[in-house]
Amino acid sequence: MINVYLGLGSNLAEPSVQISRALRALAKIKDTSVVSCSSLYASLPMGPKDQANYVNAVVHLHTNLSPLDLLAATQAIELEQGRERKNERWGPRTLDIDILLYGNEMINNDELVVPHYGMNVREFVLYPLLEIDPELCLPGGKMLADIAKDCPVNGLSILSPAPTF
Ligand code: A4P
Ligand code: MG
Repeated sequence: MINVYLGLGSNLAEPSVQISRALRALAKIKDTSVVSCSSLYASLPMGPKDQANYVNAVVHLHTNLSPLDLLAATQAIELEQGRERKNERWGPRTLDIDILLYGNEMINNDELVVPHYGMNVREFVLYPLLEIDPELCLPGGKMLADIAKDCPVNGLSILSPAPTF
């Protein structure tokens, strides 16, 4: 079983409900189980400012799926929840699921870059991850806690406890 961490984000159509629903869908992926989920966090939009605040969470999974099979499964959940891909970079979305970490692997191909390229500078990823795994060491050897220390909180706040799954 591989330890995987996913970043979930939503800022459309009842974001907290989107995240809770995504968590239940993740728990149904074959050869995969949900280990834990962070609290739900409210965050300021990264990118265009003329969009609603986001709800973000981080989920820890165990999986036997390959990285690309897992990506296919998470993209299917995004689509199921009404995700539309538009040209605007970092625009609003009902649900975004990013694969943050896949074990200790470093993956870099056309479909997948892991660790996720933005995770080390995003407060809405680092602090929820720190909540569920404070001792986590990232591929490359850096401690998550040390990376988080250098990342401003930027208005991030806990909105509600982890949903049930
Ligand atoms: N892809 C490559 N690596 C990965 C990975 N590690 N996980 C590829 C998931 N997908 C990965 O993704 C485009 C392609 O990236 C996929 O087809 C996959 O093959 P996408 O979800 O369609 O595009 P995107 O999410 O719009 O682009 P991007 O650059 O990934 O955006 P981000 O980085 O996800 O940022 N503000 C707050 N507060 N909270 C947020 O969660 N999210 C975004 C989106 C903007 N602002 C935000 C938040
Ligand atoms: Mg994405």
